[in-house]
Amino acid sequence: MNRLVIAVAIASSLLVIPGCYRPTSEASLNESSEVERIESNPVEAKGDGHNQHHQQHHPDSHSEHSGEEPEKPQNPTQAKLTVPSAIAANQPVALGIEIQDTAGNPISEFDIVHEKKMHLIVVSDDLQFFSHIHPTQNQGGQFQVENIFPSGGNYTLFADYKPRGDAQRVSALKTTVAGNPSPPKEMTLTRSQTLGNTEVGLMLPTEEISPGEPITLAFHLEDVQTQTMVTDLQSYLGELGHLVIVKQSDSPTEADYIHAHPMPNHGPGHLEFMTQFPEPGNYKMWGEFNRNGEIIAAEFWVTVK
Ligand SMILES: [Cu+2]
Repeated sequence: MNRLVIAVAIASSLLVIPGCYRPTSEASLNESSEVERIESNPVEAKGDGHNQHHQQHHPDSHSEHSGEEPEKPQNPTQAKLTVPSAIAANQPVALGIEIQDTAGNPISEFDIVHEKKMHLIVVSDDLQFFSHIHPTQNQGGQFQVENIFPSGGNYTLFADYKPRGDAQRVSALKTTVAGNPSPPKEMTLTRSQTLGNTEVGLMLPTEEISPGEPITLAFHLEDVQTQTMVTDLQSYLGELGHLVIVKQSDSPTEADYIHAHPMPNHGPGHLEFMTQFPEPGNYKMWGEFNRNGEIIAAEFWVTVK
């Protein structure tokens, strides 16, 4: 198959500690095809100087790490996305992602984080489409996965990974799907969504959210039939919930991506995530939960001024 390398990104910083979010750099990425481009994307020196300590003990269990700075990657990496030369909507597309050092040598050893060696969050750049998938490594160490893009347009892929013995990081990759994008949808600030037999409510301490301020986002899950709080939430990828947040922009970068996990000690159907929004803007969030084996993703918008 005719395959093209379409995007290369230098991994940016670790953005998974909600209480410790630091916008990093102007990570702009290659959107053109057929040309590899490598952009230097230095990470601010925010390491805590004892990275070894974190290896078994990932910092996104932030209850134990609240207030600590994210680990600083010791060795920068870049991610290279390989896709077919033409991508059509609504059919499986083989994605290849190779992680390399800055000299272009492949990296094949990774630590497992939340049960996987790589988490890949795919969003359309208008943030209507979201998918969370898990590429697996082939013999050569390249990550591979299939994805179905629902419509034409530009997409951003956030690859979240942790080279062995080094810090977790995120690389944003870009691809374009042939055809027309979905018609634009108006941003709604509704705070409740029904998914199958589950009603998910988002509770904010205030709708007046300020940038840079820690905020608790509470999710309340109720069974539609019984109108009572769900009691059958199960662990999904090592946590009772995952919250992915992407800031709206023409072309999101690593700095626009946040991944948070719930704080401990809450009731079965009530989960609280602590995070902060780095800048003013519109953010879309997807709260992912496992209800007795069924994964649901509830989506909400918030506006930060
Ligand atoms: Cu994942």
